[in-house]
Amino acid sequence: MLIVFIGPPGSGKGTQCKRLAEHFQIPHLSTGDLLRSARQQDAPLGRLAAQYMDAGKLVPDSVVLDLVTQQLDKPEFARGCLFDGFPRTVEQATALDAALAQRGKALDIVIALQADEAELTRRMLERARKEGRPDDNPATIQRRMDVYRRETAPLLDYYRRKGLQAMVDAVGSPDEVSQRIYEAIERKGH
Ligand code: B4P
Repeated sequence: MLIVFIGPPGSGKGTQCKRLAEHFQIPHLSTGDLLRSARQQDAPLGRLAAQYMDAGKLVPDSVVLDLVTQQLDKPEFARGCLFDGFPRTVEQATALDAALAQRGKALDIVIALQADEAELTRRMLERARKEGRPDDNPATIQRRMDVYRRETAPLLDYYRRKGLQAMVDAVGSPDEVSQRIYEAIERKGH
């Protein structure tokens, strides 16, 4: 099963992918986590990524695509993958389609999480209080929302035209949202 999760910052992509990865026993590939781990290693790529992340901007496509394609040929990905926060631009989406096609695969469904901006901001400020993530501050949150609208939201149309998109209401308890996702996957016949 190959599933993409799209949603504005704070919509619960990471939260839901962790649950689904356990449920379906397939790997969870979060580009945010990969970039944060590159940053912790203090390698040149991590330092470059940190500049973009702390400013609330997208890390350049070439950097993200290198990180993802390195993962796709690992044996654990043979059973499927939950793509969390990737793709985030139309260029990343077309590159993912091509990389999967080269491997004789294609996406099964794209889950598009939906929530209003006030709720998203509340969640990220709460996370800032608990975890102190450097990009969870009011100015950067606003920038990330703008970047989502401008660069990532066009993907909704891209996947709708391919018949892959399932809109899911992301407001409610994490259990309620997971239930809606399972139902969307079932409706796609999986
Ligand atoms: P991400 O790590 O993907 O961060 P995010 O969009 O904020 O989502 P995240 O998964 O962390 O939050 P979630 O919604 O689960 O990206 C960070 C940065 O990395 C980007 O800004 C960008 O710079 C860079 N980046 C990543 N991928 C990239 C790509 N493909 N291309 C270029 N750049 C890229 O949860 C948020 C909070 O809400 C959590 O605290 C959670 O506990 C809470 N929450 C979740 N569900 C809830 C619910 N139902 N009710 C209440 N709270 C809930």
